[in-house]
Amino acid sequence: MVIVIIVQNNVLAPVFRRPFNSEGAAEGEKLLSAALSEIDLVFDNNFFDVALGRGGSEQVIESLQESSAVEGEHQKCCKASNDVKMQAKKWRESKKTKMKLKVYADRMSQPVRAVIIFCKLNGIEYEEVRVDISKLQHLTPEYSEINPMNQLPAIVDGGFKLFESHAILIYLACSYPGIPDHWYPADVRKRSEIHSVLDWHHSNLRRGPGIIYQNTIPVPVLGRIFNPEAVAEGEKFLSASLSKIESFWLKDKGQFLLGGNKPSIADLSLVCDIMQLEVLDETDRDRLLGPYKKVEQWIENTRSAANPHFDEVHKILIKAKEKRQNLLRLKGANNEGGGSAMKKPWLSRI
Ligand SMILES: N[C@@H](CCC(=O)N[C@@H](CS)C(=O)NCC(=O)O)C(=O)O
Repeated sequence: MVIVIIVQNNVLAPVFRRPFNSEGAAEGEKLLSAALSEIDLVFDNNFFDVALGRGGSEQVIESLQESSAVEGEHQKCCKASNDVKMQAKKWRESKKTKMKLKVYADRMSQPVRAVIIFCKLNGIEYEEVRVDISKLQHLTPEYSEINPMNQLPAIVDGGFKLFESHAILIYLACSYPGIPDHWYPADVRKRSEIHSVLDWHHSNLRRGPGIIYQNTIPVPVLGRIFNPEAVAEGEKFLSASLSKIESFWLKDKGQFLLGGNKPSIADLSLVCDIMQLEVLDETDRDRLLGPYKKVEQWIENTRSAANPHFDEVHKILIKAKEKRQNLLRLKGANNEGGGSAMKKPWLSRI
C-alpha cells in the first residue's frame, strides 16, 4: 500500500494523470521506513519462532504438504484444513498449560470488539487485559513485548503471541474445539472468499469509520483535534466501501456477505468497524448509512446473530457518545436540532 503511494505520487504520476505530489511521496516514504523497521524488529527478535514454540506448527505444515502433494484437489484441501484443526487442538492439549488465553483489549477499538465478541459467542475462556489507548498504555515497553506493532488487539495463548485481528479470529476459529463451521468454514474455497473480504476490508472500509471517529471525537490525549478535511476523506472512503458491499457482496438475497443465513468472521469484523459510527450524532450517522439499505439490514442481521454479546460489548460506544456530546455542549459547539424523524441507531435500542 505504502509503496503504491510513493510510486503513484512519483514515477507514475503522469501515467495516472496526477500532478507530481512531493508531500504524498514524502508521507509514503515515512510510512515505508516505519513499516520496514517494524519488520526488522520482528525478524531480529525471532518473534514468531520464539512465540510459536516449534513442534505444533511443523506438524501442521507437514500435514498440509503431505495432503496437497498426494492429491491437491479441492476436497483434499478441505480435509487438510480439518487435519490442521485437529492437530492444532492436539497441540494445545499436549502443552497442558493451564494458562488462559489473554486478549489485550480496549473496547473502543473495532477489531478488539470483534475478537471479544467471537470469544464470548463461542464459549472461549479468556482473560481480558485492559490496555487503555487513551492513556497511551499501548506504547509502553511491556506492551511492546506482546505486540511490537503497538496496536490492539493482540493475544497470548499458552506462550503463543499473535497480533492483527483477522489473524487472531482465524487462529481462534481453528484452534479451539467446537466452533461452528459457518464462522470459518473448512471448505477451502469458502475460506478463501473470507480471506478475500478480510484483505479488502483492511485497505478499504477500515479507512472510513476509523478516520471519521478519530478526527471527530475530541481526543486531546492523543494530540488530535477536529479535522474536517480528514473527516471528509474518511467519509469518501466509507461511502465508496459501503456502496461496494451493497452492490457486490449483498446484491443477492443472502443475509450475510458470503450468502447463507449464518455469519462468518468477515461479517463480524466488518460490522464492528462500521459500528464505530454510533458515536456520531444520529443525523450524521444516518446521513452516512441511510442510503445503504442492504448494509443496514446486514448490520442488523449480524447484530442479532451475535447477541446478546454484540450489544454488551458495544455499550462502550454509548458512553463515548455521551462524553462527546457533553464536551461539545461545554464548548458551545453543539449544532444539534436536525434529524427529528430519524430512525433510532442500533445502540439506542439496547
Ligand atoms: N490491522 C489491525 C489494526 C489494529 C488497530 O488499528 N488498532 C488500533 C485501535 S482500533 C490501535 O491500536 N491504535 C493505536 C495506534 O495505532 O497507536 C488489526 O486488525 O488488528
